[in-house]
Amino acid sequence: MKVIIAIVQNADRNNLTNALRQARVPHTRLNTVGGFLRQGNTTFLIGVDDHQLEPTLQLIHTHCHEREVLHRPGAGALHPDAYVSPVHVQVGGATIFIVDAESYRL
Ligand code: 2BA
Repeated sequence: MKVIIAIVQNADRNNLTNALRQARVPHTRLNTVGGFLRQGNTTFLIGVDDHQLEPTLQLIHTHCHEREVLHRPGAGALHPDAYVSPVHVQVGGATIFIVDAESYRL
């Protein structure tokens, strides 16, 4: 059994949830924050049997899209020197880690 840890943009989370539900893939959704942009994103924990791994990864790829966001480094900082020009940053589709599950108990 594998655990897929998928960090996705909030804009994609409902579509991915619907697709996983439709495919009857059990999952847990966590509200998380990216360390670089410090914006909210969503982390899915998805436990799957080995044969479900590739179809589940395919669902993630289908429903999680690449986007460009404007990042304002230093926004919210107290010192004016901390402000630098905004930069465009590519985010997504999804950041995926796949780990072996040693055991699974309910
Ligand atoms: P953030 O950390 O907010 O990063 C958002 C996007 O900013 C990243 O998109 C990447 O394009 C860019 N970025 C991140 N660190 C950067 C840096 N030091 N310099 C320049 N650009 C940088 P993604 O790669 O698609 O990552 C989306 C989110 O996935 C990340 O949000 C973070 O929450 C998570 N993530 C990515 N790599 C990770 C890792 N190795 N470990 C844990 N979480 C990770």
